[in-house]
Amino acid sequence: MLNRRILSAAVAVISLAAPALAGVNLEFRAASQVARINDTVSVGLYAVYTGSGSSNISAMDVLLQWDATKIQLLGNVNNGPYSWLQSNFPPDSGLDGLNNTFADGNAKYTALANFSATAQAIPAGLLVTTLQFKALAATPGTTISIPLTLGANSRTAVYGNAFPGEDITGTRGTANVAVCALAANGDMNASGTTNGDDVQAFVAALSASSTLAVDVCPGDFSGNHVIDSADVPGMVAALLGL
Ligand SMILES: [Ca+2]
Ligand SMILES: [Ca+2]
Repeated sequence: MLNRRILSAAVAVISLAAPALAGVNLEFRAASQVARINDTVSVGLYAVYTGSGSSNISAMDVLLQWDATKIQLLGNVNNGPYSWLQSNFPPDSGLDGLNNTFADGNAKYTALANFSATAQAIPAGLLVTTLQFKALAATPGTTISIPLTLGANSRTAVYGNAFPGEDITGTRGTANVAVCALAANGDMNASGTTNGDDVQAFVAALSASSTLAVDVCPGDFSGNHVIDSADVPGMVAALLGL
């Protein structure tokens, strides 16, 4: 206990001496996405070091919150460069029960580093894991957030390894997912019909490689979430009423 007090005092002194300590931000990429109902939406969770060089990560708990009427968490895919000892949604029924079901719009993700080689957050961002959601209902945009706390026991935290419980949590990002109401129909100007008036907006979206929902929803015939040349045949067919 005494040791903990000394440690706390030391940490307090260090904090006073260096108020702008670098930390590890949690970011979602892509931060803005467009999907159609029943699509799987992949959202990368990144650990971004705000200092120079890298920062050791021994573990992290990341709380997630979303609108369960619009999207549904399916789980995570571990496709990052670091091989975690654990990277999943462990049962927490004895605590706040956030992982009892994903249908209520919250969950707690946990990663534990290997003891032999800790994970390294870098300024460019370490892909921690990829979260997968299913698009359920049309919306111009719904937010996935990382609350600091949920329930009585659950807290978002990134831990270093300088000493047990070293908290290096920085900022917590958000992601926005738009879910299209309709299949692509070429009605770029939302007039209710597809005709010559939609050509100009389509060409503008094409040359901008638009990923905006207002363009992708009516104009992404190829289904890759961007207006590109692969959408031209679909647009032409829609204009011809085929
Ligand atoms: Ca139109
Ligand atoms: Ca496309």
